[in-house]
Amino acid sequence: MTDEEKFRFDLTGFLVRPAIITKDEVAEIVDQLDRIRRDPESLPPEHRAVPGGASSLLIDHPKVIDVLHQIIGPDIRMESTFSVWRMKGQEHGGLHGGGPGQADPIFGYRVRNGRIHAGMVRVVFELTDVSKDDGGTHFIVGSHKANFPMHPDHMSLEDGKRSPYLMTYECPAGSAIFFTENLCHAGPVWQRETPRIAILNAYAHLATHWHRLRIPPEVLNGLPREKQAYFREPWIADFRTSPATHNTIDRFLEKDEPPINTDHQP
Ligand SMILES: O=C(O)CCC(=O)C(=O)O
Ligand SMILES: [Fe+2]
Repeated sequence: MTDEEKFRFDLTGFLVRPAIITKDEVAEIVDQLDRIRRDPESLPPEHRAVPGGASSLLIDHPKVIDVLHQIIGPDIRMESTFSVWRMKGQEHGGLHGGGPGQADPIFGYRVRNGRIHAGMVRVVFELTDVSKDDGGTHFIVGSHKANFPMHPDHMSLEDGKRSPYLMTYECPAGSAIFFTENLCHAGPVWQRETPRIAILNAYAHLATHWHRLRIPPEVLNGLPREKQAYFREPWIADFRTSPATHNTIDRFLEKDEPPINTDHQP
């Protein structure tokens, strides 16, 4: 992460890394998402949901992990993922989040001694080109550090009523957009004839866990071990051993234990 990226992420609460995924990789992931929608049987069971199959590339992409280590910390987990195939007229929803949550261990955004300690961070992978007016994710910049609750005058997505601090991005397919969940954001109505195809992953500090995992067990178990490591159990130190054992990726790779249990009914 460059100093300029760090400055921009801290100032606004979001950061775009353009085209970090190659065109071929994008095409493979889009093909997987298309099959999941229209013909899941054409995929092996362990590829029938994200983050399995082609989309598993995104779990530990070096240009993503690099940023996450600098804005969350050295020990991170991936704790949620979903994909969108958003048609014209569809939306995720209006502005939400933001305001004074800095002390919250799950969502809070803090900077101390030159280091960023963000709570949960969302990474949006845009798998098509996105232009400014298409309706990519929108942000009220700076709201991750706001000291007062979000003011209603800044919460509209309607033309003419938008906050001057409402910002979005344009980017080529294969870009990653990082934002702290403490930032007020929206997934507005998609305006383009062709769909918005995107994968949205969430990462957090190794010791926190907001989303109960709902990745199908066969998908999680089908991942290579080094990618399963991002779904290891959320704890730091095991004092049953002396010295305490730390829940590092290396330890997970040496052991035979499964990633976090997904064997539950929804
Ligand atoms: O659909 C979007 O652009 C935003 C989704 C969202 O609100 C989130 O990932 O937290
Ligand atoms: Fe959201």
